[in-house]
Amino acid sequence: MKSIAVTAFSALLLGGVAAQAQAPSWTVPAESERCPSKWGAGDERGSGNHMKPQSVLNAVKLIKTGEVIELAHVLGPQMAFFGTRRFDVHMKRTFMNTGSNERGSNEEMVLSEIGQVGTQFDGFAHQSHRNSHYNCFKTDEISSRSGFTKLGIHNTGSLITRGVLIDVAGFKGVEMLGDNYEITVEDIEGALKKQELTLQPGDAVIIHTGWGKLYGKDNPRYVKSCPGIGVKAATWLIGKDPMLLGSDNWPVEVAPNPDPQLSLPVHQVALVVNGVHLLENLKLDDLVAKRAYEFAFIMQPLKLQGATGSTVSPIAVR
Ligand code: UVW
Repeated sequence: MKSIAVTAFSALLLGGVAAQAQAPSWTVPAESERCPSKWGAGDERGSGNHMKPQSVLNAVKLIKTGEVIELAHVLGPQMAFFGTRRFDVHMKRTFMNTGSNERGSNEEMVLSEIGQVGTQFDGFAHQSHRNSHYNCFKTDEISSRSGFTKLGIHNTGSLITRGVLIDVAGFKGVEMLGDNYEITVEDIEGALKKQELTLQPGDAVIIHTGWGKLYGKDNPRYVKSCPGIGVKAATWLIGKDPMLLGSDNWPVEVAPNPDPQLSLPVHQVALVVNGVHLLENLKLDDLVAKRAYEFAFIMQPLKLQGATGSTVSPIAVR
């Protein structure tokens, strides 16, 4: 009898331990905890609200030589794609217009997703928790066949602000972080300390992992996994109130997440819970080589009505 009771008790105990071990390391906060957003009920701009005349003036102060450093990969056959995304260009070669001046015309047909390919900027329609987006807009209330009626990327407008490069790979003394290395808060603090910089509200925060070296060179490995920030570092960075978080990898965050129960949780931490934009697949080699840690960041997403994001060509000017 005693041994049956002991066995039952042990089973209960083990069950409890197993349940505990299975608890996910992060859960999406309830709507009552995250809505309305700090930018107000009905707000669609989230961290884009930082874009004000003052952020432009702060950025302009950082321009000393007029040097422009491009941060985008070229849209072309070498691109790395996540999932079934595509970008196909079909050139419509020369036809001669009528007229004695024999004016030749060329153009192209591009068959592609245009919101979520190449160097790309994520808007708040891109991700949800179940049916609920940033500021608790509901997917089934704001989606239509011609685009999202709320949270569309066309509302973002120009983003001009102070850009800060956090060279985590450099801080760790490597060219490229490991295949699924999760960047820690200590890494970010250490890199910022080494660079003698602190973050300010409204910054475009750009994280260098080195993973971008694989872009266009080993695309299967590039999209299979990547080093990046996890929930802790993302939460820390978002606490600094940035305009956006960007990186030289495909999702900004570490992938797959070290917690196998979570699918790209930083996408939800940033886009859904806090309304902070993400900027993916950045080309950071020039910026890093020049040690350009602080600069004017300038970017204009496409005016794609109701889109979830935009392929972009941001620049750093200093
Ligand atoms: C996903 O939707 C997973 O992708 P992206 O990293 O392009 O935002």
